[in-house]
Amino acid sequence: MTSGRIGDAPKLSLWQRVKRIALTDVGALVRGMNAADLEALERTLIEADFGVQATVELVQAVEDEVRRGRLKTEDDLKRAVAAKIVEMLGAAPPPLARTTDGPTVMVFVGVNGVGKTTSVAKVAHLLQREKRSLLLAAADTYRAGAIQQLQTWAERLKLPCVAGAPGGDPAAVAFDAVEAALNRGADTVLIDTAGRLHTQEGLMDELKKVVRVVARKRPGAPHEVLLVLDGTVGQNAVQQGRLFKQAVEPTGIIVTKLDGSARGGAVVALRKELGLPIRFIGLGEKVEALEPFDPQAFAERLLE
Ligand SMILES: Nc1nc2c(ncn2[C@@H]2O[C@H](COP(=O)(O)OP(=O)(O)O)[C@@H](O)[C@H]2O)c(=O)[nH]1
Ligand SMILES: [Mg+2]
Repeated sequence: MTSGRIGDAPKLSLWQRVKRIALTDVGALVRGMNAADLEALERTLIEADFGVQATVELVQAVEDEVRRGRLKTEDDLKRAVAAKIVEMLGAAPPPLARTTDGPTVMVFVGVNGVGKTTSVAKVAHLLQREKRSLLLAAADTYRAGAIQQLQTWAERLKLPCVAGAPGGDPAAVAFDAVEAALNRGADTVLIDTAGRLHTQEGLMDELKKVVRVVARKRPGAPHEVLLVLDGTVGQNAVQQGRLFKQAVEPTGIIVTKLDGSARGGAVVALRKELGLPIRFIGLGEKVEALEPFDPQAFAERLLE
């Protein structure tokens, strides 16, 4: 009972797949899962984007529970898997920074298409409900379309947006935005950035400069560097995360596109392999489709 079922696996939910391995026949759990079962579990988790580290830990945890005779029912198994996932996800993340001595500056980073600009709008929407006075900054100057996209969100949310000319210096836009926030008394600045990875150094140097220049204008800033990663691209997201981590010291992760058929295992892999708190998950294209990350609720949903 190993590889035969892998081909049709994606049509089933993660839990259906795990269950199928563990409960091939009545009482299988009582007798214990055999080596082939555990191997199949391992493969299922890898396919669901959990990554090697998290998969090995999860399988180990299930194996231990089986050996101790603690897994007697389907519910026992589900609870054990969920508990281990929650443990790996760590404590609920701290709330977003909020400074009292001047504007809080947050920079959004990530490669093209992951959902940065959308996430800026989503976080702005969320912070508006906390009655923060916000200012957006369109520091993705690479394409005119990118500036326009953020300006459109700003109009919809009725927020000011600082933008430079297409092709201009992103760091200059970020600097102007922080200055504008200081002048107007806006308490939070959300800075969108470019993500084209024409050369890694090019983008990373540009982002480092944004961070440096912001810190020059407002010592201590940026207070958040939110790394936006696409939850549907598995191990690629982990690799992207490593690159950004080397360059800009992210304070947290936003995992996007976890609506639809996305395989949420990537969230566990990202938490485990990048060691950064998951701050939010993106669950759609609408501005409301952002949830503060709750490890317990997430693990339960993952195993629905
Ligand atoms: N389904 C889904 N689509 C998203 C989500 N976040 C962003 N998108 C879409 O992904 C595409 C790229 O988003 P964008 O914000 O422009 O990415 P950027 O290049 O990183 O700024 C757009 O079509 C967004 O509507 C999400 O959480 N779920
Ligand atoms: Mg963008």
